[in-house]
Amino acid sequence: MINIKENEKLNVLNHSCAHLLAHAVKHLYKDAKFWVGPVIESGFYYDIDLGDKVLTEDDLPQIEKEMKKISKSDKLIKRIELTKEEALDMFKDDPYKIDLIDRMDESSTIISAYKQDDFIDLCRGPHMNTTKDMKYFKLIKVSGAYYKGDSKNKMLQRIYGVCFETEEDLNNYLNELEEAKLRDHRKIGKDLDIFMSHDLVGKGMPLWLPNGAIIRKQLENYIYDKERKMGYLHVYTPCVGTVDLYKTSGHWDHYKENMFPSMKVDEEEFVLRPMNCPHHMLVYGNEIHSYRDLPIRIGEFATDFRYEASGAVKGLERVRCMCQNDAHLFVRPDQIGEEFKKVVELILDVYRDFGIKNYKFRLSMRDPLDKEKYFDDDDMWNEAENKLREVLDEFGCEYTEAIGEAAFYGPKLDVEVKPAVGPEVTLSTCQLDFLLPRRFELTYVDSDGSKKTPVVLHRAIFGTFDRFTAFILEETKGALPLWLSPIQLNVIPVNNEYHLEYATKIYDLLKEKDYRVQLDSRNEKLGYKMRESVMKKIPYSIIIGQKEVDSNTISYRKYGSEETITTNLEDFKNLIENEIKL
Ligand code: TSB
Ligand code: ZN
Repeated sequence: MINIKENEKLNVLNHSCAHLLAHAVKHLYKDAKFWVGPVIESGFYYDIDLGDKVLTEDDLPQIEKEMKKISKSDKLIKRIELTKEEALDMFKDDPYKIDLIDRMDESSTIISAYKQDDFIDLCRGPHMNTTKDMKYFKLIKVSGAYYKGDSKNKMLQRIYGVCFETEEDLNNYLNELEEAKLRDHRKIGKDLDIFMSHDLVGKGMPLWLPNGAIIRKQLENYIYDKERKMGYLHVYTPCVGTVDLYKTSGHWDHYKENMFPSMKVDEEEFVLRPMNCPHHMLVYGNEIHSYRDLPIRIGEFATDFRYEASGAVKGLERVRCMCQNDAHLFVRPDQIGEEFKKVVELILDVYRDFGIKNYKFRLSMRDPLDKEKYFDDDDMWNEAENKLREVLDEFGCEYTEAIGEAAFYGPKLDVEVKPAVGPEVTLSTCQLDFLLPRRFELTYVDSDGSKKTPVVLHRAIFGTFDRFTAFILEETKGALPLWLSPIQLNVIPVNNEYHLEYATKIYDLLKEKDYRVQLDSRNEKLGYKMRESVMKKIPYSIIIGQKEVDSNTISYRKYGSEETITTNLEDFKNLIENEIKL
């Protein structure tokens, strides 16, 4: 999908359209006050204070109609330049604009505003010449947004829209948007009974339903197997820790705003953990290690809690209670390159298995000039950053470098993917860390008998099971591969009276082999049951009619195929067995 913010022409057009929107809203709601209306990747939005009025999607057509009216009236858009004083005077009744003007640099003596007919708004510009230039636009949705993104502030009304140069471009975009909505894992998750949410449990706390739980278990088994083969040692640790644990790790100072508040139990003060590193540090520290024992790889499917802004939580993709596919790899400094390579190899291997092709590697490096954020050991940083580059180059991976984006404790590799709706997110991550092992005073005994500090690689291949499931549902549009499908086979008798007995026998034989099979014995027409089987994206529908009963066979139709194939049960079992093997 086109990135409107990065397209110069569309950027100006959408910016001007945000003003057109505000202009129309001002006509319809006389007391409306306007905060900011930026251009975003998918168009523009405007945050508006409408007093107590809460907009719904039903209000949008009327606003659009007013926008069309203003557009048709062909009003010139004029730039006005003001001194700060003049601007303060002009907008003296508008606390939002005063706030904006106050924040403007004292030295910038000229403030610009744009005027179209009876509407004027502060703006750096540039803008289109006339309101008529904005002809092909659409208001997409409305939501609440806290003033300055702070939940203690007033909730404003945010209206999203998009504008194009031609009708064709707009229609293409709207079609793409419709398709993206169908691919949205929140819709698929509901249609296929994968997860639910409930206010009584809380925001960002999805409940995995039986179908979702099967997917998650399959993912766990898959990655557990791979990790075990690579020598990982898996542990279980509590999803809480004391505040002191997180003071020792440094999270209390550096990560507190992402954590749930603490709670007191007897004399201890606990937090729900946002990360598992401190627990794993303690597991490592439980034994004395020789240089020969390293790398030691401690893995866990670990539940974490993070405070994510309520506007940011999204289905399974961004949650407040998540389960990481986490591991902390304790290595000697000379093993960093080799171990990092193994992690990248595992990422590539997993992505190959899942057919994930659209992803971007991003190396986050320190800003060498920022001595405050990054601990001061240039040699260590340089060596580590070069190692990461070398490994990615060796694999021929394309990557971008983000300077100043490294964590305070070390450089990292993130793998970014694009969800159906919304901005890119990180799936896999691998982070080098020189600091945490020091803070926990971890050591290993080196070849000369001296005590040394190990380096840690934090890594999560799936990221979280939550986010990975969201992503894979969107990638496959819900049509998961056979090994991952909650329901693999659907046995459908054509007529219960004559075929249910044989269909039940087939069902029992498949069930015995541990396939996830269902028998649809409802008294409904075959066409209806088949349609539902397809809607539920079940990989194989098995049809049992008179022909099958008479010849002791089965007929099956594979998801996505129109062809019905008749075969005997043994051949069918061989076929799916081969498909299940990755
Ligand atoms: C890898 N301590 C490291 C760990 O050892 C860590 O926690 N890294 S993280 O903060 O980057 O999180 C790991 C992964 O969790 C991310 O790459 C991302 O895929 C996933 N993740 C992060 N926040 C959320 C969230 N709110 N909802 C779902 N998944 C998330
Ligand atoms: Zn970690």
